[in-house]
Amino acid sequence: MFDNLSEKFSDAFKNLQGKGKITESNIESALKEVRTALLEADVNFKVVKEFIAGVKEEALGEKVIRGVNPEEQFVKIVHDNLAKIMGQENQEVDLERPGPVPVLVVGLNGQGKTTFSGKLSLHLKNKKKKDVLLVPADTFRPAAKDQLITLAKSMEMDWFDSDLSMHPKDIAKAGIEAAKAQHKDVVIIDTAGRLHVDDELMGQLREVKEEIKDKNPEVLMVADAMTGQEAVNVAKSFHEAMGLTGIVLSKMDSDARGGAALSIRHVTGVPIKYISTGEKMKDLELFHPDRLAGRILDMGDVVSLVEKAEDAIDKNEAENMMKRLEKGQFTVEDFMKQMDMIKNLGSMTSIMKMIPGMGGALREIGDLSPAEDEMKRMRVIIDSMTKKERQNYKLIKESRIKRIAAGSGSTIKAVEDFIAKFRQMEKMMGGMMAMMKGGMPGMGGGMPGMPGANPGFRNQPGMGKKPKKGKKGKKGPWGGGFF
Ligand SMILES: Nc1nc2c(ncn2[C@@H]2O[C@H](COP(=O)(O)OP(=O)(O)OP(=O)(O)O)[C@@H](O)[C@H]2O)c(=O)[nH]1
Ligand SMILES: [Mg+2]
Repeated sequence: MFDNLSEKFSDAFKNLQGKGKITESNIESALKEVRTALLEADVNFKVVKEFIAGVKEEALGEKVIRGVNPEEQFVKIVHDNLAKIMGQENQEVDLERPGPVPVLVVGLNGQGKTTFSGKLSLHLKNKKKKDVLLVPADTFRPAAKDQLITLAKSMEMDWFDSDLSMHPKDIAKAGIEAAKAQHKDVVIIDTAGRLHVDDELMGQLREVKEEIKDKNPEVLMVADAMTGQEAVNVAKSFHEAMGLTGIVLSKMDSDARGGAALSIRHVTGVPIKYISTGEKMKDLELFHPDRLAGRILDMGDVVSLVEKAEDAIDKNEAENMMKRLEKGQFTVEDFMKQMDMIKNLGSMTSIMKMIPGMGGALREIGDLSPAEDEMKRMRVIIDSMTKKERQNYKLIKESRIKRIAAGSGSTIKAVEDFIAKFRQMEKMMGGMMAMMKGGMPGMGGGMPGMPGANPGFRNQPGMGKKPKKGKKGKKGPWGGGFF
């Protein structure tokens, strides 16, 4: 997300390294670079102008804080101002009212409306414990109905069997009636898109909104973050034509430069409520301006990381795993489950970026895909093992190695390597457990944060990653054998 912008910002801040305090002259070049970076990211020029003026004023007015160097102070000011132009706090759809609350999803062709409709239903069901009805109301591209229903089925979500020969406004009305009869809390209506903002589409959507006006619908426009200022212009047109209550930025996982995220709120006055970060139904995040500002500035986003971990990691499973570890039991099955937990968190790159300071490190490392590929290769090997083998890898001798290699399409050497690595890992795990139980030498027994000192540690998702950290391996950017 916004890699280029992050890199340019990081270069700009270097101008302040080694400076005693912030002065007009020493922030001048930094500000110039920040300005260029924003314009290159396709941020609206008025937004850039205001942003730069705001940062400058604050930086020069800043009292010298002892112990904080000018670079850090400047980064903080840039962070706060970035968050400010994006809108400060997160606003979700308003569900604190009698249902069914209608949510109308609008936007141009292919921006991700149908995908988002599905994602939102899952989010509301899992996080807000809301009962949702999905209503396909795209009469322009009939296949869109099947698309939404397929998504609904995959999530066990209820859907409305719309009659596409009806006008979308009548579908919306009928959908809401059905939702009411089924005592639903929320009804999400997926509408049609067009290639460009055109009168026909706007007219139709206005009619839909008019029809359900008394239900005070949320009107969310989905905009592809890759399209930069174009997305801003489209949002402006939609807002003028029908009044939006929120914006969803989609495809934030792709190569978006940042222009849309940084300009849209400021230009239209409509808050960004969600960001869509992938093609899977779980790839939806609430939009938090301050957290995004943090990610852009390589300050990480630990809060989101922890939230993700809470979702992705089964606490009971983690607890059981920890108990087995304490008894010195670590199986390929455990390892596989840990890998799956990590995978649920997202791509390695996306996880790393949420850790403060790792954004810069990532740029130096470059591509993390070899490490991810290695994980995939291991996963295929594990998939070809029997349950018994996963629980006791020592069973895996020659003929089994051959079978696993054939089954996973790997070489015999690859399977042998995996077993060797696993053996090494098991050994290390044993050593670590002994150390935890006995306390670190010279530390007076038990380290802060270790299970002995803090039982809560057991629930921590990072456990699965621990053993890999200290490993000395040849491959992978981590210097660890596995990653
Ligand atoms: N990478 C990525 N792809 C996405 C995201 N959201 C949607 N897509 C993909 O974008 C394409 C279009 O998504 P749809 O949800 O069908 O878009 P739409 O706005 O409903 O399109 P129309 O109904 O044709 O107007 C699909 O291939 C989606 O899988 C996202 O956040 N990230
Ligand atoms: Mg659609």
